[in-house]
Amino acid sequence: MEKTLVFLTCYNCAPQIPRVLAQFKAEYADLFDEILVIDNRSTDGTREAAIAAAKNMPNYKITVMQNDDNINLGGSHKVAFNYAKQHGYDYAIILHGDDQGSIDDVVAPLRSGQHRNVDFLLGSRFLPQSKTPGYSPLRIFGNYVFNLLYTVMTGKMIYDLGSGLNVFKVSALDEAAYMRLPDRLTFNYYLIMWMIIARRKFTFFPLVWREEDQISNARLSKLVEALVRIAISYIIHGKTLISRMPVIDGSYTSTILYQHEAQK
Ligand SMILES: Nc1nc2c(ncn2[C@@H]2O[C@H](COP(=O)(O)OP(=O)(O)OP(=O)(O)O)[C@@H](O)[C@H]2O)c(=O)[nH]1
Ligand SMILES: [Mg+2]
Repeated sequence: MEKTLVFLTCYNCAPQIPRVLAQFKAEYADLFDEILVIDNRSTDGTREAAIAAAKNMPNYKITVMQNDDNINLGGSHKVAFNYAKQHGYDYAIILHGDDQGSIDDVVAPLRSGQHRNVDFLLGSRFLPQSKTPGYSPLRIFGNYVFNLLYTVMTGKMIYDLGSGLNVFKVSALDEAAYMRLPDRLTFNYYLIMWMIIARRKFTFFPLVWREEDQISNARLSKLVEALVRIAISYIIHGKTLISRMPVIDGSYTSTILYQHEAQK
């Protein structure tokens, strides 16, 4: 019996988090043993909105927690990975809490057992079957350029350097490695580089990824700068790219605000 955690990362997602939780239909309840909402100290009522929505989800075990400090998207991954290890989960699935993606997209790969054949099953916004309604053409073009650059550089096919829906096999996650990665949005870029260096097996599945009422915090220029910097660092340092980074001395503690068990 495999155990699967889904974690939703949120920062000022009050309008969207009830919609994300509503994606978890009763018929998916056998796939997900717990939904963990990780609020990163939102200032817009995200926690209250999440708790109110959670109360109407009897089919699922659901936990709403708040990070004790703002530790951004990467830090929220660290909290979730640690939680998954401590609670004996086999798989941890991230879905961004701002309703850009849908849990529906991972249901078919999970039902077919695709996740068991790899260490990481990564969502991609840029496969032929993917869709990106509302995404700017510049952002799409930039992503294709960097996917190609990183594919050539690493010799591994890369279809997305960091999407918001991914399945992680918990036993394949190395705490000594992920605790070195930055807390910023660039966490995902380093994570994929680590997967390649540590010879983890990964494959991609297509996503529908929309941009509607979300507030994007990802500044394109900053992300481009980071991708160039990581590429140069990889060319210089190769396989020691991650191991030479110091473990980040952050506080990755959280407080549980609400929890209920699934009514079976
Ligand atoms: N910016 C930001 N996002 C956070 C933080 N903590 C958690 N997140 C979550 O990180 C996810 C990604 O944020 P986005 O601003 O959408 O960035 P992105 O998905 O990388 O980029 P685009 O959607 O392509 O603009 C969302 O689920 C946020 O709610 C935080 O402190 N800052
Ligand atoms: Mg986003």
